[in-house]
Amino acid sequence: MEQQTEKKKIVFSAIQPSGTITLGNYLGAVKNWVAMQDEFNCIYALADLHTITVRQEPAQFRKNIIDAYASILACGIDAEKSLFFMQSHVTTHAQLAWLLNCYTQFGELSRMTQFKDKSAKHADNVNAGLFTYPALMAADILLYQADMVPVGADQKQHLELTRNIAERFNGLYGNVFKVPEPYIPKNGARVMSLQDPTKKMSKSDENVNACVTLMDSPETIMKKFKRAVTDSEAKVRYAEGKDGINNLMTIYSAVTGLTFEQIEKDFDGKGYGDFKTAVGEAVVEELRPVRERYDKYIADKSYMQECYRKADEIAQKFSQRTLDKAMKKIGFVK
Ligand code: ATP
Ligand code: LTN
Repeated sequence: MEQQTEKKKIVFSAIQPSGTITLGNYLGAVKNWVAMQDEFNCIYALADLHTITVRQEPAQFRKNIIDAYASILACGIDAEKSLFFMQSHVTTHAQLAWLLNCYTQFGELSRMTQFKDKSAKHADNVNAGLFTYPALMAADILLYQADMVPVGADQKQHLELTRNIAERFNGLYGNVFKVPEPYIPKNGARVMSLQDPTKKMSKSDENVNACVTLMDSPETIMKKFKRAVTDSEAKVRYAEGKDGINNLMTIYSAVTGLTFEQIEKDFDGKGYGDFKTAVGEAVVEELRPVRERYDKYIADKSYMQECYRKADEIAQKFSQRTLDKAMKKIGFVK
């Protein structure tokens, strides 16, 4: 691990166990996590500390954590190649988050669109954690001296803030943190709701038809795509004002690797029915092995426990060095 760290660039990312993982999470983030494993030194976390910024029912939360861990392994994260740990098991995250809170401005946090969206959505629980969430996310990333952070487009603003915090801290104390670069896919960075394609596809959408999850059966996936909102032009082309078709083309392109021009050519003269079927089938095939592997992992909790225990321990050691350095620079006594 340490030797690899010297050679390969470090990749860090995380996902919240806040519900069933969606096609948006997969195409925007996790598919890239998988693709980056051979070339880079990859470190991934299940961001369970982040999840309690929205109230969780304990039994359901516990289940979601285990389900999400199994799902990410099922997507193709290989515990032999990458570190995949539980954020709450590694004590340095909450510790560095506290320090970084003191180097993050109220005004900066107030401008975060995720905070504005989530506080509108959960108006009865606008807690301090929801507000300071980006400082914890910055801690996650900066602890591992990450070079690159593969995320969907909605996280770009948090990444910018992370870079600002790192630069501010380094400006005061010298080079403590690596300033990370976002890694946002060209296609699939923002998968939209199938029912309202002006809104992002989200785990927590009340309309079940809006969102495809990794655990949906092939029949359910086909049904959701067939019901997807489109327009009345009946021509498969990428253009302004065609949000529904643009979204389906984005999904199809992210899954098959075809360009928009190729897709337009292939579906020239065909109706939306044919196109929706093709998109549905491509997604079914992409997710089929994921579901099969999920069944295997979820039935073997002791294997998963072995994976995260090993990863937790390595993450703790690795991140402790950065935390110690930051604390020493600030002036804490050892
Ligand atoms: P919630 O709905 O609970 O806010 P979420 O799905 O938006 O959750 P995370 O689970 O934390 O948020 O996201 C994990 C990763 O998936 C992040 O990198 C995020 O950018 C990406 N992501 C989330 N939604 C989409 C989407 N609709 N399209 C592309 N990427 C997405
Ligand atoms: N904030 C992210 C999840 C997340 C994350 C991270 C992503 C928590 N820590 C560190 C990248 C790097 C989200 O809500 N989508």
